[in-house]
Amino acid sequence: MEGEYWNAEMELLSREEIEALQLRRLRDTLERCERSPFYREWFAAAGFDPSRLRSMSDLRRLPCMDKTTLRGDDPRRFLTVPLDEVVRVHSSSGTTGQATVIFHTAADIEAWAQLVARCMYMTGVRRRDVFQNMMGYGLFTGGLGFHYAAERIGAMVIPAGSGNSKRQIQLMRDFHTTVVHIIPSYALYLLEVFAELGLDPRADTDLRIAFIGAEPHSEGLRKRVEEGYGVRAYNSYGLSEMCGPGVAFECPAQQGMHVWEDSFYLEVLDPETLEPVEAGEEGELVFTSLNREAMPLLRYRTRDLAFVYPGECACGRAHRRISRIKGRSDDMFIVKGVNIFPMQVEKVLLGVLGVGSNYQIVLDTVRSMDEMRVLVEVAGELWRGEVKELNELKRRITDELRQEILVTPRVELVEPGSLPAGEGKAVRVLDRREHAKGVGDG
Ligand code: DLL
Repeated sequence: MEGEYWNAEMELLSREEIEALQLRRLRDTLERCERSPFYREWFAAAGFDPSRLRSMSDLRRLPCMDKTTLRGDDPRRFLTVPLDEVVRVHSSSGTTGQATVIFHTAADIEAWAQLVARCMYMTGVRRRDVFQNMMGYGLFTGGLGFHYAAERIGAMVIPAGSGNSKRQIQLMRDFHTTVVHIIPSYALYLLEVFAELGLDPRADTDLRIAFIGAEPHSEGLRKRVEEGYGVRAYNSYGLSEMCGPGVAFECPAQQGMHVWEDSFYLEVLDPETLEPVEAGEEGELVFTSLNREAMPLLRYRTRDLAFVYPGECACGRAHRRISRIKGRSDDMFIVKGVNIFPMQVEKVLLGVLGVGSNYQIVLDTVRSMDEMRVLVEVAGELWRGEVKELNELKRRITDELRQEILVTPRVELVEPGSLPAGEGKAVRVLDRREHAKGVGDG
């Protein structure tokens, strides 16, 4: 018989039980870390004695790690098992610089599959479902992470991979796909392809659930996906360094993403002072893995900014919930002295009727000054309509952006489908200024 929970034992732990389990698992993890040359040195340099750990907060005596810590050493030196126990390697989707390498044992892979299965099951995926996985298969964790989980549930998996939009639609129709896993920006783009083919996903497919994640996106984008496809769309968060997807996931209440605290210890820290912030206050997510074998990571700084929802979730699970990710601290850009996150721009754009499915922010230096342009694709009907209406749309977007970001960007309306739409994570900001930093490597 099908139950309501994939793993009731873990999903229904009380706060006290979660905290007791975390302490036990942290002790085991630290013990395991002492087998790794990297951690032995890391502990010695910090004067940290794992055997003296009394509470989770004692972990704060260790410094945080980040991508540079991983890049600064041979990845094999992090291993707590002999290399021949490693069965898989994944890496982060760095767009610049060196990718970070993450090793997994067979038990790591199984634990990960179980975690993602828990997420999918929680939102209602069952054996009878047909699951089309439209994420890249390979070193990126989005593809394989969901693939094995859906198989554990017993759903039928279509390992479609990313891209090839017309074929994706064909597969959905041929196999009566009910559940998709898709990059959010690509989900919007694909709606246009449906329209070009004269198809309406609500009427012409059997879709009922979409998992969207791997990149920041706004509530407005979720609504468009839900309305456009006629599905419930669930936000899914994760990072290769912790396993991949499956770190935090929305339940049917859709009020924040539950962090699976039996597997990850979450700290939310002020990114400047590295002091913990209160629930409800925004900070940087810092994770410690609690049951990873090959390559545990301690106090890993994600650069992702979010807050923890105070209070309990309607679903009854006590695992804390994080908000939608506002962005990465290294995604923020500064124009004329004002700090701006791409997500603020998206929030405005997707709330305006007549805005199409893609946008891009372009930053230039013009006569030694910052210039911010926002290129916005217009919805098809409007693009073919009257100039007066287009001017009105442009004025509205400019006004609303000015209120949100406090600078006035130059808004340029462009033809639907004219901005680059990749298959992978969207590149929202093109910073061509003279002193531009490189593209963030999420
Ligand atoms: O993107 C893992 C993943 C795959 C998550 C599929 C969800 C679905 P990385 O390539 O290592 O791993 O990138 C991790 O992507 O630190 C965030 O900056 C961003 N990110 C991931 N999920 C979300 C989300 C995968 N739901 C980095 N909202 C993270 C916002 C997200 N940003």
